[in-house]
Amino acid sequence: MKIDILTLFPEMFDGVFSHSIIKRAKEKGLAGIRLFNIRDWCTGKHKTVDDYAFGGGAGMVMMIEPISRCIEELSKKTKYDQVIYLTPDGELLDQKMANKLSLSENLLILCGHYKGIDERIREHFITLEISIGDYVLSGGELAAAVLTDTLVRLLPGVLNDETSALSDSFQDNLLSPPVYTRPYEFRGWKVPDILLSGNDREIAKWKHDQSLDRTRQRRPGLLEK
Ligand code: 6GU
Repeated sequence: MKIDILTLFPEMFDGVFSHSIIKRAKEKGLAGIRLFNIRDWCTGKHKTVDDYAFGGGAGMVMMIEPISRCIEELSKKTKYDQVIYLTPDGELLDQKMANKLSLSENLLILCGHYKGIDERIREHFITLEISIGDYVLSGGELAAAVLTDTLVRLLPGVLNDETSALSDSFQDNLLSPPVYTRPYEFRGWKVPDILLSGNDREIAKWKHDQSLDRTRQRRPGLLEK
């Protein structure tokens, strides 16, 4: 999968994409992530990216020209499955959407800033608008990092059997069961004995029951899905 990210702050992704799973996916050639600075498509001495909103109102709005030039130039070389805009008023990201999107060959992700982007960009260039939750971030970059991580870990070959995405919370609309490691006892707090019983069937049943209990208690809405 190739993911192209358009942003005014490419440096924000440096740390996130150079560690752990995303790093491994890039090294194995399973994911290709490219960052493009929208400012490189700006013209004029000041390389202006934003301007006052028509009709007034607080905050600057990202202008259509640099973004349209950038999207059109990249689209000539790459056929994107989706051109995604990250915005709090987009469709809520969940595991089901992530699973579907993870089948894409090429994605373009636009990160907006300030008070938003000129609506005509959304109307004419964007094919999918995504929010990562009901709260407001200062820009789309953190959301783009979240989306990228969620997608990359689903690509075949990125995770090994032990970390398999199939056992993630949400894959079956259930939260994951609790996990334990050594020591067996810490300050008198013991690991549930069933996990040391060696009885695989009983252990699997215990895990499933724990998942169900946890989901009922914490996220009952998931069970109705
Ligand atoms: Cl995608 N962007 C911003 N700026 N805030 C958000 C969001 C996205 N999703 C939730 N809050």
